[in-house]
Amino acid sequence: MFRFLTAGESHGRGLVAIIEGVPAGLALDEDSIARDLARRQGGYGRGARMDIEQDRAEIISGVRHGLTMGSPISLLIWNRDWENWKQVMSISPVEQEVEPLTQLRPGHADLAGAIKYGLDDVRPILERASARETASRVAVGAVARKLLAELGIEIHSHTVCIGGRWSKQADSIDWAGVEGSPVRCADSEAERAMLSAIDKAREAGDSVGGVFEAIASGVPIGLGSHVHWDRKLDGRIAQAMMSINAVKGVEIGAGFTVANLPGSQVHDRIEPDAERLWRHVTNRAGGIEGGMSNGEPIVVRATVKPVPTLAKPLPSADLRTGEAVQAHFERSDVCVVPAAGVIGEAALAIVLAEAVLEKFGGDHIAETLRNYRGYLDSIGPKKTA
Ligand code: EPS
Repeated sequence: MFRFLTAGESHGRGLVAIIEGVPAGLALDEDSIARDLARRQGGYGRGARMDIEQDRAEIISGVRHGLTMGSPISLLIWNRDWENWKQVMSISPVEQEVEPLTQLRPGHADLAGAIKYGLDDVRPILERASARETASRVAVGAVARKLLAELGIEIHSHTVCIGGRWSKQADSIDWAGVEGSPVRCADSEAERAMLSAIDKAREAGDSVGGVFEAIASGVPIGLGSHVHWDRKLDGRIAQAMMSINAVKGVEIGAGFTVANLPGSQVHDRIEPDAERLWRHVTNRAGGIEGGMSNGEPIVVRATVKPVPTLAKPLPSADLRTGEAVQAHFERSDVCVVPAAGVIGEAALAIVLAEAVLEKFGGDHIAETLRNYRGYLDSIGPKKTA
């Protein structure tokens, strides 16, 4: 079973992840994890924190001579910014009192977190609620992606909307172009509009959200299950996506647009296929039917709300006194949609890695692949002649 935990505060010493269940014999190195961490840090509209950090996960355990050992893999990402927060985030008590943070930010975890945990300072809440945590999830996702690559599963993402500027729907996406785009958008005209939406928001002291799309190709038929609500692959993907900071909506395939169409225009015709055994003529289901992968690419979209920490703060209230105040602002990102796409890839990779190991098992990657190939050999249409 592939499972993981993360720990760490945004301005604490660093971020930690422990992953269990990765089979032995998988090639893993820090550089391949660093690539995804760098992609997460990028994107037009990111804030000044990204100039300080240069995220790199150190592999602390679970790997020997470049190969996983089947034991827990632990990863450690140091926060460079810690140097500037040693007093505020000191592990041991400090002599000089640190000013409490009490000006609540609408849209953030501040109020609910402080009330729930019985605190009169929102600092301990915002430190863990910050999207900084997603650096650890992206590192875990990079490990999951390595496992999936062994089965020929690839995951990409692109930005489809920022601040109400949508990219054109395309039949195929130039992934190298997406990686070269400052907003990770495949449509250059939409990219220009997105860049100017971010500039306008920055000038106004505001922020903008949008939508990213993550796509997994090469997924075999039969991951997940129809038998229980918590084994359904689409449900698990939606949960993983929704758990990404700022995500407010998730759709799979045609998603919300199916509300406009009759069944005859929604469901995907099935045909046997010489090479892939089975295929669907269209993919409005987004690669999942009945809670199971159906062999088509898995296509997930998620809506990201505008970052709630605003340079021109909203009117708010003070946690201790209830008095009207301006929400807290130190620094923030104007737009995190391009980064959210990279995090969405990690979320999808993690769920698919879990589902792959459930279906094919294996304590060594060779065993996983043997089981996988044996399954593929058995699933073509049965000839009756
Ligand atoms: C983030 C680090 C944070 C923010 C951002 C995500 O850095 P800092 O708070 O030091 O500026 O840039 O956090 C948020 C968007 C948020 O709402 O908390 C990161 O590493 O992604």
